[in-house]
Amino acid sequence: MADEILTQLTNAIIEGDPDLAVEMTQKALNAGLEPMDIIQQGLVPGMTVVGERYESGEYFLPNLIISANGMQDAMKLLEPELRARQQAMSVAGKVVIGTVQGDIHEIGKSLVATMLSVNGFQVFDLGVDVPTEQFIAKVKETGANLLGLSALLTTTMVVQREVIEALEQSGLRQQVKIMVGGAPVSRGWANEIGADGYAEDAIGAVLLAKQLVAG
Ligand code: B1M
Repeated sequence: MADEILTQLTNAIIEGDPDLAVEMTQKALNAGLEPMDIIQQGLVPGMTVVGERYESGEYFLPNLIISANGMQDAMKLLEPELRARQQAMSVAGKVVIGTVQGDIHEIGKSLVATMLSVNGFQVFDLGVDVPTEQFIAKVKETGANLLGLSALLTTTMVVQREVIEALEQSGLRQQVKIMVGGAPVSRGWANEIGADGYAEDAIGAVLLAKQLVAG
């Protein structure tokens, strides 16, 4: 039963049917599935197939957009559920997060931001296509001890390096630990650009953030 709902949800994302994606997400919640399982086993596999079909030329940009809309609509149902499961806890740290300039991919960054938030971090989400200066200004303004930089394009991952260099120049580098992520990003890249850590997914990002804050 649960597997069937998740399969239908995955297919709704692949076929670009946002209404069905929302319906199946609600059905999965009603069936007692955990929100994170719905994301990891229903929505993300769908987006992965959409990306593969785009890459192979079977899908075009409108397919990406409509599938992404389906995932975002479904996330609107899941985010309050994730929050509802949050244990009362003290603030684990202050995080400024965003997708770097030139890059408008939002879904993964928002998922990481939500998971950090429900795990006790105070999150300042700057959104997408964030100018480097805005990251620096927000770190300064909030006194954040963590900075999260998301990049989904090979052409924008280089901007992560620029933000780190700008932090160094502004004298704020010692104040924040920097974590990077996004599909083209790797641990090797994180080391190369002088980030403090890399996480492959949202759960990994929470574990990494906790480690970085703990020193
Ligand atoms: Co675009 N896109 N896209 N796209 N898109 C990719 C990334 C691509 C891999 C597709 C492909 O070719 N297979 C490809 C990049 C190729 C490359 O550079 N190597 C690509 C391209 C080429 C483009 C355009 C250039 C297309 C065009 O215009 N011709 C264009 C660029 C626009 C721009 O940014 N300037 C573009 C546009 C778009 C849409 C707007 C249509 C849409 C985004 C809508 C939105 O976000 N509101 C879109 C989508 C949906 C995708 C794919 C299909 C799915 C991305 C996604 O949301 N995944 C994607 C293919 C793919 O990744 N399989 C693709 C689901 C999400 C949960 O996963 O984002 O990976 P993800 O996030 C994960 C991890 O990466 C990690 O945790 C998240 C949660 O598990 N993570 C972090 C992410 N950030 C992190 C930060 C951290 C830690 C972990 O710490 C701070």
